[in-house]
Amino acid sequence: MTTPAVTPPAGTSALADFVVVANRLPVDLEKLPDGSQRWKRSPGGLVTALEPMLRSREGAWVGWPGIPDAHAEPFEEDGLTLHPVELSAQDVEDYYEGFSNGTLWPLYHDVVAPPAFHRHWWQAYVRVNQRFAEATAEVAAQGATVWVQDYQLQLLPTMLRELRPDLRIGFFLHIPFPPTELFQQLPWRQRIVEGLLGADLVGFHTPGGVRNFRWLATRFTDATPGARNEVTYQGRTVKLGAFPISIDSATLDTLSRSEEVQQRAKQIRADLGNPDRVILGVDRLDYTKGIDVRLRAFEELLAEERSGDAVMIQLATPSRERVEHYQKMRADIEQSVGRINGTYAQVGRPVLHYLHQSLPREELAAFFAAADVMLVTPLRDGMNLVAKEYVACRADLGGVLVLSEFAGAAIELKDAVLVNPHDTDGVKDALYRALTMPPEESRKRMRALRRQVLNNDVDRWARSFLDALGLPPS
Ligand code: GDG
Repeated sequence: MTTPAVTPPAGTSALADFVVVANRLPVDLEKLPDGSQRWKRSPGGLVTALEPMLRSREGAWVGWPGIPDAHAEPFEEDGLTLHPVELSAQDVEDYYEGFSNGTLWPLYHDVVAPPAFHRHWWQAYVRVNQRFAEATAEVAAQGATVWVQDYQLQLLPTMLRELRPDLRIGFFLHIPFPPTELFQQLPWRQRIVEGLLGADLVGFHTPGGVRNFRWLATRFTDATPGARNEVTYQGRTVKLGAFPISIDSATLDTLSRSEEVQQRAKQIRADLGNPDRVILGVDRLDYTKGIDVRLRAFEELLAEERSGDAVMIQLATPSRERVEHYQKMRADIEQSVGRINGTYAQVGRPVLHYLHQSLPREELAAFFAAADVMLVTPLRDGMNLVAKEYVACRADLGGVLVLSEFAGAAIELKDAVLVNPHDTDGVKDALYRALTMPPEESRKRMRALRRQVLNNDVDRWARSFLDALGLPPS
């Protein structure tokens, strides 16, 4: 096969040797009231992990700038080239809200909500993946390494390989890869598996994801099992691996120790009326996160008068507000919050504080530092970074983490109080145990958790994936 000659796209000076492709760019495009546009940074864990690597290699990032029907030219910023991919309002509805978040998201999270299968959503998914593949093929230098991120772009590895067989392609899935019986419901199951097999390395959070994918690859395509964690497909070796993602632990540890964050944590407790115990939940408002599970457990403890002098805060960051399941879930949760406070609060003293807001990072760190019990109870979660962030913010060895067995993080964070989120009595008992745990035990657990989280940060995650892909350090 010959490789087409590639030249740098307009607005950029060179092709990139290292390219990250994700649904979203690390910057958001904003439309101002006067009709003009400007870029705003949207910091996240992935950006923090990859940015230094991308800048030192003069890399590129291909992604959607976050608003429909907006045209933006590629631009360079401090050694990193950003390549916007345009999506129309219809693309957003069918590819993003539809197939990605209405089909794949619930299917991959153990069908905790029913996935919808619509052919026009699938067609949009194919069309948009092809557009991303073409954009990536235009910016990657000869023999470049391309790292594709997440469930929105599972067809991209094969589409890109067809356009550019010279590239080294890695793919990482940030959400769980489902049990084989559930995956088989997908009418386009074979196309998805073939899409992923275009990569040289396919990464998951957990060994379970690797096993499920390996089985499906040999069942639905011509792939044959190779050595452990490998399959052979169309004459190539495709490596599979588990790479549990993490956080920028050291930076968060330093931030949480700062005078400002510690003072703010004290202030939060004072604003709550200095209760004996503060319970915290922090999530994107998503039906996979089990917010209802923990509200039920807290409500029952209140009813049984076993909660002591405890106050709970649930921070739920707005998310996917146009998708139907999310609207329904938000209404249900807000009704529960009203019921719980209606029954158990006193004037000026709510038992449950609910914030449907996005808070600055420093404020979030202060909430973590203020909380005696952190409740992380997803019904299914690829990893769950919030659990790791809480641990990183507890240099004082205070606090107890209650963690769902169904979060990828439970494999590493064994010293948390692990719970089955489907078992209301179990969650309630775990919450009670956390509220009443002797300090010697909680400190011992937190010390072990911190060792795990501080030793295994997001840099290490990125490095181990890229080592397995064969990208030498810069
Ligand atoms: C997907 C997978 C996997 C939340 N509220 C605020 C805020 N956050 C930050 C948290 C955390 C992040 O958002 C959420 O990350 P999670 O890992 O908990 O969950 P998903 O968004 O579902 O992420 C997940 C992850 O990808 C990475 O692979 O772990 O399993 O589902 O960092 O702190 N940040 C700020 N204000 C908020 O109000 N600043």
